[in-house]
Amino acid sequence: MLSKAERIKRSKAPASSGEWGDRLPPGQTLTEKFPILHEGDIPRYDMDAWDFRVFGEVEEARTFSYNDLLALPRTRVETDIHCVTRWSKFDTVWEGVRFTELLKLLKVKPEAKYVMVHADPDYDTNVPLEDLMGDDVLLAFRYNDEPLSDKHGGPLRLLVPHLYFWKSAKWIRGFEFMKEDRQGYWEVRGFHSYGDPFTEQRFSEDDMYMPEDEWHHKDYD
Ligand SMILES: Nc1nc2c(c(=O)[nH]1)N[C@H]1C(S)=C(S)[C@@H](COP(=O)(O)O)O[C@H]1N2
Ligand SMILES: [Mo]
Repeated sequence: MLSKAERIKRSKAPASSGEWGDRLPPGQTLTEKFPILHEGDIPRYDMDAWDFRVFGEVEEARTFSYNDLLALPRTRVETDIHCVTRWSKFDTVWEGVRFTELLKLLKVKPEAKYVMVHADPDYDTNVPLEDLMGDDVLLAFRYNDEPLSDKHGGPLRLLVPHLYFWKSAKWIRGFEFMKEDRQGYWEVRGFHSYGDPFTEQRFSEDDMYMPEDEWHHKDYD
């Protein structure tokens, strides 16, 4: 069986639609639906036992309860999202706590340059610390003015809208601050370490393609 990266590398890219100007990244198709993509089963939680861990290059490792996070100042973000399987969705609305808001409670060591985002079930993804500093990077718990559904990552997911959506991990459980970059779940499986949709950083090797219909057979709502 071909890996996901190998399978999509072997197919052709769709003709790029210019009608959205610079807003739709190259090789993406717009969808009104909200596809549901993940590996493994949707986790079930006892929220009293749920925790969020911060560790690695910090002066002091910390554990937060869900209520600790809910008590932080909240932000609403309206943004476009772009999945490496070629769908983009415009004007999605999220509510949550900015990464920078959580950062105020932490003493991150100056050597920390990358973050490994740890998520259930056995998912992780690497993001440069710098890329988490934007005003639109959230630990999100609401989507379109409702509690974030479990299939889309509730009770808590990361939102990093300027990178391909696999970086926006669902069911997040912790941040590990790191000196050096390290690859996460999809990154070790052939996907790009950084993942900029506008320069099509889909794979770790350049000259590969992603079919336009990779996501059509998936679930969505
Ligand atoms: N925990 C976890 N988060 C994940 C994934 C996953 O498999 N597990 N898949 C990623 C991928 S590839 C995408 S495209 C988005 C999909 O989010 P959605 O199902 O809300 O559209 O979740 C990302 N976050
Ligand atoms: Mo994805």
